[in-house]
Parts: sequence; structure tokens; C-alpha cells
Amino acid sequence: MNKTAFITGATSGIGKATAELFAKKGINLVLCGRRQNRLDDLKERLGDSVIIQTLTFDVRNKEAVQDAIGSLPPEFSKIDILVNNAGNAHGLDPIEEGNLEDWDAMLDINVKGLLYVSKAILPQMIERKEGHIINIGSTAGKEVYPKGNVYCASKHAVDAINQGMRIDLNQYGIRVGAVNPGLVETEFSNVRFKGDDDRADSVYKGFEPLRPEDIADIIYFVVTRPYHVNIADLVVMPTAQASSTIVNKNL
Ligand code: NDP
Ligand code: 8X3
Repeated sequence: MNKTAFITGATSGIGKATAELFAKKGINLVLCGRRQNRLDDLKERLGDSVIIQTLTFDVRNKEAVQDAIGSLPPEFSKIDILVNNAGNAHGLDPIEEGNLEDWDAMLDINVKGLLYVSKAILPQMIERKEGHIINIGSTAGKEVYPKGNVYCASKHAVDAINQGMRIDLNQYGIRVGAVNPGLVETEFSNVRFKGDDDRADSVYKGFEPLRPEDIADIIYFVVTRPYHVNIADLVVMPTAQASSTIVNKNL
């Protein structure tokens, strides 16, 4: 496939699994994250089959986002697929105990970061009247769960932005859709619980969670549909999960 994908949050979890699958399928890659060593490792491992460019920046920093994307060499001037994946939950607290830095992080990364990256990539998609944007939302963008307050708000915002993007970019023939996973075992809970790995592991105990590779498969399916097919909004949970709070541990 002679295409180029730009993936944010490629250093871990869903983004990393997507990068690995896309490379296997011959999709050239721009891989982003803050952890340069992980990006270097991916480039080293995956760079035999496809062309890879890495960009190290924090999606919260709008100048850094513009500079990094503006610095892409000519062979990466055409981005066919943007996977807006970078994001995390920070903390799990009732609203009255919420930590202001956690709130800033979630809204700045999950919402504003997604907007900054999209704004920087969009001009060349609009010029070509071609492109496909996949926004990684969450079941947390479809319902709110106890103590999920601000993380859920950030993912509800992604849901709204996904719809808004699809409406506004419709005139250019740019496809926009969201993939909204339930519980996927990644570094997500390690970040949420600030390195408390036992607490993070307990989130996925007693049932079979989704794996990042499951989501990568779905993203690949979405981007390989014929042009007239746009998967606008897809929700996927582990079979054991029925909602954010109902998980069957007896399967
Ligand atoms: P991981 O923690 O494994 O990966 C998060 C990725 O986001 C990392 O590559 C990280 O890179 C990047 N990232 C985080 N903050 C920033 C930042 N400030 N600037 C740039 N990149 C950043 O989690 P997941 O793979 O699970 O999460 C990926 C997406 O999937 C997120 O949007 C998350 O909300 C969503 N999601 C996850 C679910 C789950 O259960 N795991 C379910 C539903 C949705 P680095 O640290 O190197 O910057
Ligand atoms: C991640 C899924 O349920 O931990 O978005 O919020 S959940």
C-alpha cells in the first residue's frame, strides 16, 4: 500500500501496535511521542519494510506541534492517514478531590493536543481533497463512570470533535471516524495510577481485556475500506464488558 500514516502516541499501547501492523502492511509512517528512545527503537525494528520518520514532541505544546510537523521532509509532505491516538487518563478521583494538574493534563493532551495536531496536518489534506482521520475516543466518551468525570469529559469532547470534523471536512472528501475502545491492557492504567503497577494490573484481572493489537486490527480495517465507505463511529469492548462499570468476571 503506497500510503503514509501519521500516528500520535506511537511509543506505547494502541499507537505502537498500530505502527507495527501498518509497517507490516507496507504503510510508511510518521511516528510521534515524547519518548525518543522508544521512537528510535521502533524505527530500528520496523524501518526495513517501510520509510519511517520520528517526531518527538509534546502534543500540549502548540508551537512544538507546528514546528515538528513543519519540519517533515518532502517525502512525508503527503499524509494519507492521521491516527489521533495520543492521550491518557490522569487520576481517578471524585470530582471534589480532583487534582488540577490531572485535569489540565487530560484536557490539554486528549482534547487540545488532538486539535493542534489535526490543525497542522489538515492543510495538505484539504489541498489534495484527500485524507482519512481516525480519532481514538473511548467508551468513556459515550458514558460517564464514577470518578471518571474529567477523563470522560475529555473523551466526550473527542466524540464531539470527531462529529464536527466529519461535518466540516465533508466538502473536501476527507474521511473522519472514531474508534472507541473499552478496556484495553496497555500502559494506560499505569499512567492513570501514576506508576502504581499493582493497582494498574488489577484493572484487567479476572477477565480477558482487549489487547492493543485488537484495536490496531480494527484501525487497519477502517483505513482499508473502499473510498465510498467511512466508518464514522465504532465502539468495541472486551466480550466480558457490557458497559464502563459492568464487567463479567465469571466467563
Ligand atoms: P498508553 O499509555 O499505552 O499510550 C499513550 C500514548 O500517548 C503514548 O504513546 C504516549 O507517548 C502518548 N502521549 C501521552 N501524553 C502525551 C503528550 N503529552 N504528548 C505526546 N504524546 C503523548 O495508552 P493507550 O495506548 O491505551 O492509549 C492510547 C489512546 O487510547 C488514548 O487516547 C486513550 O485515551 C485511548 N483509550 C485507551 C483505552 C484503554 O483501555 N487502554 C480505552 C479507550 C481509549 P509518550 O509518553 O512517549 O509521549
Ligand atoms: C479507557 C477506558 O474505561 O478505563 O478509555 O475509561 S476506561
